[in-house]
Amino acid sequence: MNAMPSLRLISHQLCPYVQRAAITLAEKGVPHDRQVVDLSAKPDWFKAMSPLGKVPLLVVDGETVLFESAIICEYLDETQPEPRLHPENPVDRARHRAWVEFASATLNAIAGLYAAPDEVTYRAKAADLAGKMAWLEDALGRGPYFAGVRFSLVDAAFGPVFRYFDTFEATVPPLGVFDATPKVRAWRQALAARPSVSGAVTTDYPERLAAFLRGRGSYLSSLMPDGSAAG
Ligand SMILES: N[C@@H](CCC(=O)N[C@@H](CS)C(=O)NCC(=O)O)C(=O)O
Repeated sequence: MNAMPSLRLISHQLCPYVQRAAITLAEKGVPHDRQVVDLSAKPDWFKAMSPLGKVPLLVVDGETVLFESAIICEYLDETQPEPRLHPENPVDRARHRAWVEFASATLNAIAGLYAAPDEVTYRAKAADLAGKMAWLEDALGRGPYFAGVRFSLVDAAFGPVFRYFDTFEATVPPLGVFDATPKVRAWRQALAARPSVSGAVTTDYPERLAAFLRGRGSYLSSLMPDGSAAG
């Protein structure tokens, strides 16, 4: 029997892509170390290790560095014990990979929203996000998770997406992103209640995210209590 590899997750407190890996590790119950990197002042050891200068990285047995969250999650799914988080059937698995990619596109739209310099751009990004939720509404089944009762890597990718909206809803006027998508709303709730998802960030995450958003100097920042004016 092969010994279990030692695993070190190089991370950042706010990164939604790191959270995917943390959720996958938690679902599998895999022991690992975490090391946080200051992305605003990347240490040399990190720059020398990360081909794209990004987190997450997964260091396997102290020597092999894996990068890109989707690849890290798939590696963990293939090498770590049950439950399998990707479907066995190739067409289902391909479809799940595509929706994980869609989660990344949704994260890019969220970044566009919180970086928007003016109201017009901000509203356009909110509309883009509502459109993405409509696609998800069509893709969802009976729930509670993306593919039914079994939690999957698509769920691991969307837990961190929905987490942003907890802070948005607490700090800025309603965006209406989920108004027309009841199945997505129920899915969001199921993910928030999942211990692997809630435990993927530290308890100070909401304050950290709010401070990050306030510091953007964007239109959204100007809507936040104590926010600086946009522009
Ligand atoms: N496609 C990458 C995206 C990872 C990513 O964007 N990480 C951000 C933090 S959330 C990062 O490390 N940014 C640092 C930088 O770009 O300088 C993945 O899925 O792992």
